[in-house]
Amino acid sequence: MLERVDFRETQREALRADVLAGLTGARKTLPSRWLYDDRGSELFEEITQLPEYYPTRTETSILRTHAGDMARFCGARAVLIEYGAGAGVKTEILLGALESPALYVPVDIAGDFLVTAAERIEQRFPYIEIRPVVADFTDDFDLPADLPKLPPRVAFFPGSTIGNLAPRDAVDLLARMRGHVGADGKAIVGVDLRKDIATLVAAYDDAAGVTAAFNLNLLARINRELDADFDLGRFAHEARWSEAKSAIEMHLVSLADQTVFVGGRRISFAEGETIHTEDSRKYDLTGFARLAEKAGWRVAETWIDPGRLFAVLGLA
Ligand code: AVJ
Repeated sequence: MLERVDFRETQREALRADVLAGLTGARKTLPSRWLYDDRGSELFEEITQLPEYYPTRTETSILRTHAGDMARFCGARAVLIEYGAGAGVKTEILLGALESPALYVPVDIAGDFLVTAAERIEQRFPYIEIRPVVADFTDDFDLPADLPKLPPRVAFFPGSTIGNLAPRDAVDLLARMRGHVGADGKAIVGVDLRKDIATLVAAYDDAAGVTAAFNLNLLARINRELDADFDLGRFAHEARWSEAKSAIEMHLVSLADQTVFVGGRRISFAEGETIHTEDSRKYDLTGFARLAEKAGWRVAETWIDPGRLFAVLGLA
C-alpha cells in the first residue's frame, strides 16, 4: 500500500516536471505516455473497437492467422518477454499457440496492473510459468539474472507502440531488446504501415469523438492531478498527417487567446496555438527493416494482412 502511494506521488512529480517543461517552451508539447491514466486507458480500449481504428483488429487477425508460424518461430521452451504487459487478447493468442512448457515475462511500470495481468494469464494458461518484472521499458533495465538463457528468448512488442517513439528512441528500444534476448534471441514486433492519408486521419479523428475525448482527457488529468484549470471547452482535438515524419500527430488546439494556471505557473495560449500530444509513426517495410538493422536485427519473417494495413515482423 505504502509502495503504491509512493508510486503515485513520484508519478505526480514526474507529470508536473513534464508539464512545466512541455508548456513553457517555444512549441508546446506533452509526452504521450501521460495519456494513459485509468480514464485514458478506458478510452483507448474504446478506440480499439471503433470502425475507423483498424490497427488493433488487423493486428489481432494477423496473430490469429499466423499464431502457429509465430510459435514455431519462437521455438520450443520459449521465454517470451513482453514490453508493456498486455494480458490482452493479442498476448493470449501467442501464448495459446506456444508449445508448453514456456515462460512468460511481462514487463510493466505499473506493478498492480502487472499483478492483475499475471493472474489472468495464470488462470488461462496454468502450464505457463510467469515472471513479472516491474520496470519502465523506455529506460534501461535488467532482466532477473536467473532467467533461463538457453532456449532462445523472444521479445514481444505488439500494438505498434514502437510508432510512438522517435526513430532514435525506437532504435534504442530495439537495441535494448537485443541486449535482453542475446545474439541468438528473437523479437516479434507489431508495426503500423503507411497507407492513404484519409484512412490514417480517420483512425485518429473518429466520427464518435472517442479519440478527441482520449486526447482531451490529458488536460482533465492535469486538472485532477496538478490542480490546473484547463477549460476543456476551449481546446479541440486535432489529428494531422506529417509527411516529413511519416506520422499522425495529435494536437490540442487552443480555441481562444487564454491563460491557464498549472503547476503554480500561468501559461498563455494564443488562439490556434497547439499542444502536441502524440506522434504515431507509420513505416513502410523497407524503412522499418533499416531501423531494425541499426539495432542489430534482421527481418526474418513478415506476417501481414491481405490489405497490407499492418505488419507483424519476426526479427532475428
Ligand atoms: C496504442 C499507442 C499505438 O498510436 O495508434 C490511438 C495510441 N492514439 N489513438 C496509436 C493511439 C490515438 C496508439 N498506440
